[in-house]
Amino acid sequence: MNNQITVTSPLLPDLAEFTALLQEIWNSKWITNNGSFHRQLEKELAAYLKVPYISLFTNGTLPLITALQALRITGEVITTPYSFVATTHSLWWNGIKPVFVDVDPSTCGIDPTKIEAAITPKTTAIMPVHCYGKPCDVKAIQEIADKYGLKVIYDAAHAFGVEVDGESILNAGDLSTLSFHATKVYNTIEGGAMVMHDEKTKQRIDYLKNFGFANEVTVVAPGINSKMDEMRAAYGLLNLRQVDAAIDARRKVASAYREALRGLEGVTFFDDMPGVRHNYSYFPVFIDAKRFGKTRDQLYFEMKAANVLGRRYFYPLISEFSTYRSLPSATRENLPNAHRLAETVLCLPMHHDLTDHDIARVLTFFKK
Ligand code: T4K
Repeated sequence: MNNQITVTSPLLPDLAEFTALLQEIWNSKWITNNGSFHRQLEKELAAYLKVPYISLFTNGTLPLITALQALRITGEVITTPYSFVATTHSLWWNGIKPVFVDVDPSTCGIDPTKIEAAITPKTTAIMPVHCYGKPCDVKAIQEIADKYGLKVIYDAAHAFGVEVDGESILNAGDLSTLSFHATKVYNTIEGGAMVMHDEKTKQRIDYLKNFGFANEVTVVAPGINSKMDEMRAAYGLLNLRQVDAAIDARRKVASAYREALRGLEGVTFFDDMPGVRHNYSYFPVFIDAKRFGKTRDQLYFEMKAANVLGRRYFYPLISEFSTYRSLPSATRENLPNAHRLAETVLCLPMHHDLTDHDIARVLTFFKK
């Protein structure tokens, strides 16, 4: 539909430039398995993201699953219910029991003050999420991990390019994973990556994403196939050149929303955090029905009827899905903040292509 405003829109490379790279791939006949575009994208992404090592994947779910395998995580893992289902599914696929801990409403990330109470002798790791690209309290989380000898794997699917005091948030913890899905700030259509601290781990991850092959005749582990192909790597190289401009355009949308919504009764939103380079991947607002005069769902459906498609990320909570709701940690009493956020959140349309007219259309639903 032409007049539809969607929650996001993919950053697309110039088609002629992409076609030229496709021609190169056609000429070379090397279309996957650590080809030259794959190697180049890893190099350029490591530099752009300010991380020492990165390994490309076919999506943002498989690096989560692989990270757990690589670190041999078992037993129980402490995680957040306020995320996309893939976070917890990655634990399930590894036969690990998720233990949900409530979130801090000021970041939507896991509340570090509630982690210790959830640790048992079976706990082996913490899997936090930099929700909406807002950095978790990585220092507090690391202190707990060090105290109890736990690994930390960050689901950084939303945190492309996010920095705190000039350092990439992706360097926190033992491993971090990214999603380059079409709906993300930076996309390779489908795609993802894992960030690690040292060359040995990078080597191991590269084996694991290629069935465990170390060479033609040696399989070092029961790996999986999650390699990014050459088409997507070439597409990713082109998108990397325009991602800063896209983030800048998003920043302007965020400013316009904030200016219009500030002081509006019953609507709260996040401001930039000091010292943080944000990527403006999402613009969540939280609706207090009594003060705003309508519920989040009334607003959501009203907008939808007018072709303005916000999304209720992340409602329902992961802990509410059938696979997880019988877990002892999945109760409402254990997760009051997460429930409140999930019931009041609406992510407004946020992408690089929104025009002033689009922004004004979104804001008509929030008249002061
Ligand atoms: N961890 C976290 C914290 C995540 O958020 C995600 C994924 C993952 C892990 C796993 O990463 P991946 O394995 O997916 O790489 C989307 C995405 O599919 C998913 O990647 C994302 N998180 C999640 C939060 O959102 P949907 O079901 O909301 O997408 P969909 O298809 O409804 O699209 C939303 C809007 O985007 C559409 O209304 C229009 C626009 N769009 C979408 C696509 C796919 C386009 O304009 N073009 C497109 O091609 O899940």
